[in-house]
Amino acid sequence: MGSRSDWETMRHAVETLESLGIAHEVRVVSAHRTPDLMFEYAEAAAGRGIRAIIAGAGGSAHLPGMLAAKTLLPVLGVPVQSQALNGMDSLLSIVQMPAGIPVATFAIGRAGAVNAALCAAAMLATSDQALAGRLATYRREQAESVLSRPDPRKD
Ligand code: RP5
Repeated sequence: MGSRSDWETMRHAVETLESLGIAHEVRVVSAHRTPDLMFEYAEAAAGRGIRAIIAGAGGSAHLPGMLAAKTLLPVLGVPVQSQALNGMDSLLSIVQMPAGIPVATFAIGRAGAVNAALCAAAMLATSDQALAGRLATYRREQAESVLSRPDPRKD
């Protein structure tokens, strides 16, 4: 994530990865404040065994795109909800990549963080049957939690 202030959003990605038993690391790497670290991180990631990068940033959110420019790993971008523009700035900064350097872009805020983790899980699950099973269980439990409580007045 681009800042410690992004943690309240990005912790939802981490919680989702944890719930699926996916090994991960958490780092603050700022495209603007620590650009050299960002380049080092992106260049070293694949060699360290990382399979995907979930990058959350807000405002003028260059982190996902610049990471994607420096690695062949899939980069999943999470627009963090900014105060000034409610995250529209983050979303447009991340989603409008020029052809040739892709960033998979998710919803603003918590939904995006959760879904970036689930999408990373789905990618990894194509070559990991045990993870595919855990992902199927996640979906089944989610459906059951909706089906078992159809009337919000009875919660
Ligand atoms: C971005 O600037 C970060 O991703 C964060 O969302 C935003 C504001 O950062 P702080 O000023 O709160 O550190 O680079």
